Amino acid sequence: MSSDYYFISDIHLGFSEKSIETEKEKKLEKFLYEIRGKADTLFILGDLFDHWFEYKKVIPKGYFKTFSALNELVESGTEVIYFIGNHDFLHYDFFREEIGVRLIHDSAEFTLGSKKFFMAHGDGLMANDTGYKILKYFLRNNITQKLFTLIHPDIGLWLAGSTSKKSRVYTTKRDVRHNGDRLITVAKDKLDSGFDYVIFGHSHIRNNLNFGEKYYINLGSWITKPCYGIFSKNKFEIVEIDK
Ligand SMILES: [Mn+2]
Repeated sequence: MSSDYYFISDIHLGFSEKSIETEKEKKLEKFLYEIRGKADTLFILGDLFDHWFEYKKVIPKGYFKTFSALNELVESGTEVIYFIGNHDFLHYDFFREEIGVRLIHDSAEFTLGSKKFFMAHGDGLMANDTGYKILKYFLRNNITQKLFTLIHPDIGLWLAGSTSKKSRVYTTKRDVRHNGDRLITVAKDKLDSGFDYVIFGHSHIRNNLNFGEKYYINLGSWITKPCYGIFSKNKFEIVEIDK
């Protein structure tokens, strides 16, 4: 297996109408097959789904090809590490048990090649985000999640879908108000504390910024421009998927 590392983020499967989603899922499936035998690890930086609402015995319908391609990637020897985003946080054990994906709920640190990486989806990391932090605590709370599971799946998934849309309207408005990617400040702090690379998703603003020999990377979102990141021979590159 090669020692290349791949990154994708904020695919938001299920976001648009059926025809657009089918195209997007095809692109994802093609990408997942193409990196077989090449990727040591695939990092998914959150919001793979526009909403994910998993019950103990039930998962959302409609992403079979993605599950299958991810599973084949895992079987081929690639480790898949999935940071849970703010749109797809209601996971139980399907990804771990059935697909063999490692789920991470917050941030994580890795040494890839000779570089130190700090990675997270990015939600709840910004200053002045107290309202969201309280909401995140509430939504990720065990009791809240247990109560959710009492709702019939068809209703639960509908609720998750409409909450997801409201959350995006809120995030977009807030980012416009703050004029850009507020995660840059968070990334700079992390780089100052000794990391070589900081990788976030969440903002949907694509960035590849260098501060000397240190980098902040954000892969934007597949809603506007599908891309992936590759870290190979101690160099990071963002590659457009359409081209
Ligand atoms: Mn997102």
